[in-house]
Amino acid sequence: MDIYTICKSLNLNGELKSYDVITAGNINTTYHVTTKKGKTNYEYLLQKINKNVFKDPVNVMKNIVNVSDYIDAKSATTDLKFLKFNVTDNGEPYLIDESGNFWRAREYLDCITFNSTNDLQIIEETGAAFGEFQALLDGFDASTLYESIPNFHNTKKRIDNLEKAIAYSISSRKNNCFEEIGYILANKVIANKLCDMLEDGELPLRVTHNDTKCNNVIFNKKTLKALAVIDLDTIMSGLTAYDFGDGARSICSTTEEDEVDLTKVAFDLDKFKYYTKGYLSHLKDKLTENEIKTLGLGVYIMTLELASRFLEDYLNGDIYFKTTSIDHNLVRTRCQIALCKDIWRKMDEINEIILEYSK
Ligand code: GN1
Ligand code: MG
Repeated sequence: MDIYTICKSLNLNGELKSYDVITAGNINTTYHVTTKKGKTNYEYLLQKINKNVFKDPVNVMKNIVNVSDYIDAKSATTDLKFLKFNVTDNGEPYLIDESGNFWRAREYLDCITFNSTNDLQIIEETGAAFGEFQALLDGFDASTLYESIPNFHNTKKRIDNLEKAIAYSISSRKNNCFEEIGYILANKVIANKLCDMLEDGELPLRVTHNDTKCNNVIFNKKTLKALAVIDLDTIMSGLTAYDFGDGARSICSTTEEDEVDLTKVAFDLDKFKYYTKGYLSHLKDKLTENEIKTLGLGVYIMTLELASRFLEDYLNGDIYFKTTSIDHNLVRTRCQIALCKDIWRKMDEINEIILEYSK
């Protein structure tokens, strides 16, 4: 099906005028679409869902609709917007084309996103947006959510998968990454800690976003205030430490995720202060003592988990993440490992900052 027909079927206003690919995002294929009706232009974000990653897009969309409806009822209490997807004539928030691809569209907001930033106010806003997002979902029954990617942040399973990739990979790529394999496997016991505590009933499951990378908060271009938390595909039950940790991993790094010069990669404690201040301003009264205690560990574990996922994908021949060069996943792995090492060195300061803002 061509983009013109897809836009029509998703009931976009008017006629398709132009579209461009948006390259941000490692999973789905995203377009910025402009349509025209009379003299007015309308802008949309059109996405093809990656079916290799999301095996059951119907249920992914059900999760998003249920969560958005829940938050909608609280819209008077928040400045964050929740963006609804267009519906087809059948009332569904997606279209399945003749090849079985899933498409969805929503209004495109004139906004700005950051893959990294040094602006401490933006960093605090990002933390606050993710914290508020979780706080708004307090009370939502996590068990009603479909598991859009099973074991998504089960770090134990993630590292098992890496070990399988190491064992079965026939690729010569293995020869390029002995050091990286060594680092990840040497830290397996720490990596398992959150899973162990969850299994032992020491941490509560909540509704979490699970992909709190900094460019999943969109900002008003003029006021630089957070407009919305986007990319709700992985909304599932999870641990607060996942969302807190993944957000810190991404926004408190001194570089983007694929920095080649590892001497530039560090975990910035000033950034972390602002991020933590924002995040905990919405959640400090809601979290248990164990949750607070494990937030710092979450930063390390989420970074190590992502290093492991990038390395597994490198060994498997780049079948999961979008890549732009032959060693992109290896570069990403090295960058996340460099970040892990710095996070570990700074763990005492990280925990002190968390303690300060949890009071
Ligand atoms: C993917 O789609 P995007 O870029 O927001 C991935 C995240 C990773 C991230 C790393 C469904 O997120 O888990 O942390 O790349 N999403 C999925 O850049 O696997
Ligand atoms: Mg995503």
